[in-house]
This record gives sequence, C-alpha cells and structure tokens, in this order.
Amino acid sequence: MTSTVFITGATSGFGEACARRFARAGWSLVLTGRRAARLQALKDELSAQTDVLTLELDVRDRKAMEAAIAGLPARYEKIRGLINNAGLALGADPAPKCDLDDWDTMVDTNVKGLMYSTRLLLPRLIAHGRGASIVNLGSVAGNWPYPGSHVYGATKAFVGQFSLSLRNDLVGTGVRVTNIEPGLCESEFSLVRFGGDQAKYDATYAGAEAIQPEDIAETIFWIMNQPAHININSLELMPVSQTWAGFAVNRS
Ligand code: NDP
Ligand code: 8X3
Repeated sequence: MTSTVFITGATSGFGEACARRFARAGWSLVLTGRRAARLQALKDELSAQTDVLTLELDVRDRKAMEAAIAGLPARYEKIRGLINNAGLALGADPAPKCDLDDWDTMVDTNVKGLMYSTRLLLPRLIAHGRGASIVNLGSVAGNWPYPGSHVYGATKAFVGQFSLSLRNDLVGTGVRVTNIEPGLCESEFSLVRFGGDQAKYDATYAGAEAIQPEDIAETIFWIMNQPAHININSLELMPVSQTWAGFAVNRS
C-alpha cells in the first residue's frame, strides 16, 4: 500500500522541502497552502514521481478545512503522515508596540489551524494505525523566551503541550506524535515576519550557517520512518552557531 503524507503549508520552506523528500521516497502527497500557483508548480514538478493532490486552503478557515478533508477522494481513507507545518511569526517588536491583528493571525494559524487539521485527519491516521505519525512544527521559541517572541513563542508552547497530550489520547492506536522544535532556519519565514524587508532577512541569516529547509525535511522523514514501536516525543535542533543569550538585567 502506498503511504500518504498530508502537509499543511507546502508552498515554501519546510513544507515544500518535505514534499520533495517524501515524493523521492514514493509517498503520495496531499499538499495544502493558500498560494495556488505555487501548489500547481509543485504538482507539475512532483507528479512525475508520485501521486500529488493539491488543496488551496487557509488553515484558519475551519469550514473550508472541514469540507476539503471530508471531500478527499476514497484513496485517502488512510493517511500515514500528517505534517502540521503551516505557520508564521509576524513582527519581532516588543509587546507594547504590537498590532493585535498580528497576534490574532498567529493564534488563528499556529494554534487553531493546527487544531483543525489534527482533529479532522485523526480518523484517517487512526485508520492507518501502527506506523502512522503526526509531526507538529513547534519551535525553540516554545521552549526559550527571547525579546519579541511573546505570542509567537506562546503559540509554539501550545504546539508542544498539545503534542504531548495528544499522545495520551492516541495510546493503543499506533499513531505517533512528535513536536519538532527547530531554531534558526533560513526560509521565507523571516520575510513574512519582517513584512518583506529583505535587509532584515539578510541580517537574520548573515554568517550564521542557518539550518536549511532540506535539513528539516530530512529530519521529519527520519522521524516518520522510525520503527513503528518508537515515538520521538520532541526533537529540538539549532544550527551550531546559535546558543542562548543568558539573563538580561535592567539596571537603573
Ligand atoms: P515559510 O514562510 O517558508 O512557510 C510557511 C508555510 O506556511 C507556507 O507554505 C505558507 O503557505 C503556509 N501558511 C502560512 N499561513 C497559512 C495559512 N493561514 N493557511 C495555510 N497555509 C499557511 O516558513 P517555514 O517553512 O520556515 O516555517 C514552517 C513552520 O515551521 C512554521 O510553523 C514556523 O513557525 C515553523 N518554524 C520555522 C522556523 C524558521 O526559523 N524558519 C524555526 C522553527 C519553526 P501560503 O502562504 O501559501 O498559505
Ligand atoms: C522560528 C525560530 O528563533 O525565530 O520558530 O523563533 S525563532
């Protein structure tokens, strides 16, 4: 039986790299995102290798998510992998300067969108059973505070706790859950975060030898291909160049 992986946010970065990695191994793909042209380009590229279904979807739109997943063709009755990847940070200003709309968008995408895809796909993952996996994109920001992380970091802390809790409720189903917690990775993430500011993007990655999307895809592929009796609960990774900054003291 061909294995299927469902990837949210496959139009760039980690999601796109995962699509390529899993296609190379012959998994069939369900790819989602809001940018239809990018989904089509990926489908055109990967269809020679495997079966590709694309869904133009905003993970924040619960009704659209429900309809799209309920309407999946019969061949997706069982899904072996869900990569809950769609997500974003908006801004890195101190909390008092932030726009509440940005905070809403991060919560709606990183928390509620991930809830929707998980809940709606659980029956298909459970139908697959032993060997199925959910990999959630948490972040070092869910473990470690840094200035300007506030709501973004809090959404990723949600992802961490939700992942651990979910494991309890899936015991006996064979479905595994992993929270992967990357640090500095080079992707459009920072263009989105800084409103398209290329100079800030360049400064974020300059000289850092940041993790690349292909590195994350390889890690997720490894997690999902562990023997079926092994669950990687969480996996935090950083580039060697990144460490902690220590406590700050404001002196009067
Ligand atoms: P990218 O910006 O490259 O990719 C983000 C993906 O999420 C895009 O495909 C985008 O697709 C999708 N997305 C965003 N909002 C929505 C939405 N409302 N509905 C559907 N899809 C959406 O970032 P990365 O690949 O780097 O990030 C992927 C995940 O990894 C995120 O959850 C991020 O928080 C997390 N992460 C990133 C790190 C980094 O340093 N880059 C480190 C740790 C975690 P589209 O715009 O087409 O909808
Ligand atoms: C993205 C990594 O360090 O920018 O989740 O928060 S960081």
